[in-house]
Amino acid sequence: MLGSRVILNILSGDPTVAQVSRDPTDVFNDLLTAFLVMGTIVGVVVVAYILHSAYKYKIDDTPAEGQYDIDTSTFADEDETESVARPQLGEIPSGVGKGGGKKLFLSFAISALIVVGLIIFAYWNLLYIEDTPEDAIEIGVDANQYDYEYTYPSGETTSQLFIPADKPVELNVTACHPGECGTPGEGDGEVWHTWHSQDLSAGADAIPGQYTQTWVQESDPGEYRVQCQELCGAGHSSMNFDDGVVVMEQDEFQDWCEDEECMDDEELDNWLNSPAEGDN
Ligand SMILES: [Cu+2]
Repeated sequence: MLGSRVILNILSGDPTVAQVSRDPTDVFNDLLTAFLVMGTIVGVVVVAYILHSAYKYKIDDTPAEGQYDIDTSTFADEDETESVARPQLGEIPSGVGKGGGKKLFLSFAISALIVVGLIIFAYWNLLYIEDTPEDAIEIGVDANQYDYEYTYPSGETTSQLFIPADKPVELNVTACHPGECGTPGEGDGEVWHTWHSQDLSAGADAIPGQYTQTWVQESDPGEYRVQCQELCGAGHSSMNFDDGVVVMEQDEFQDWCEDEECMDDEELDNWLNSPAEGDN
């Protein structure tokens, strides 16, 4: 739930415990949970209050002729034969009479608090997503018709994205590098694609001649799906890879990267052993 790992990090205060920044999927799950919980509470309260009012103000015997006409200008609580102050048809809450409009004020105040609270919470989370963590390394993503090519810091390229668990990676996404774009429709035609992984809650447009950045981080090792979400040609539907991203345990990634020479050994060591952003 609410960034349990963040809370754990705060509580631990122990420098030997690995400090980890939040995965984007956790951030979006927290947002969804907050909106779902608040929406459910508001819905239940509103429906319960409607049912309560319908019961409380029900008419239980035949009204006298003209008793509930819209023209009735007096409040029902001034009518000594009635046991409750029943709202009249067409009556607008005035704040006059019983309660002095306290309920009206309360309902507006609580609604405003909930809405403003959700806006602040959503902004706080989305600002976190907007900023790539400082300890991320950059990997290039070239979207082609109809596959992806990943370029590691050493220049080594792969067709799947291999990353270590719990480490942020910035993706620098493009369809073709500036000055290298050909004519759309010819050969490996330079058209728009996207790099998108719903599993990792991340995605970016792949625009010919431009770079777009996003970042990924995932704590659970495994395979994650990558899809192109821009209709990019006849083979678009094949740009859909169940194992597009492979998240490995950090030591497993270290071995892989050393074998593939994906980046400088010292740089790799520093990266995997660096504390997460915001920690000392
Ligand atoms: Cu595509």
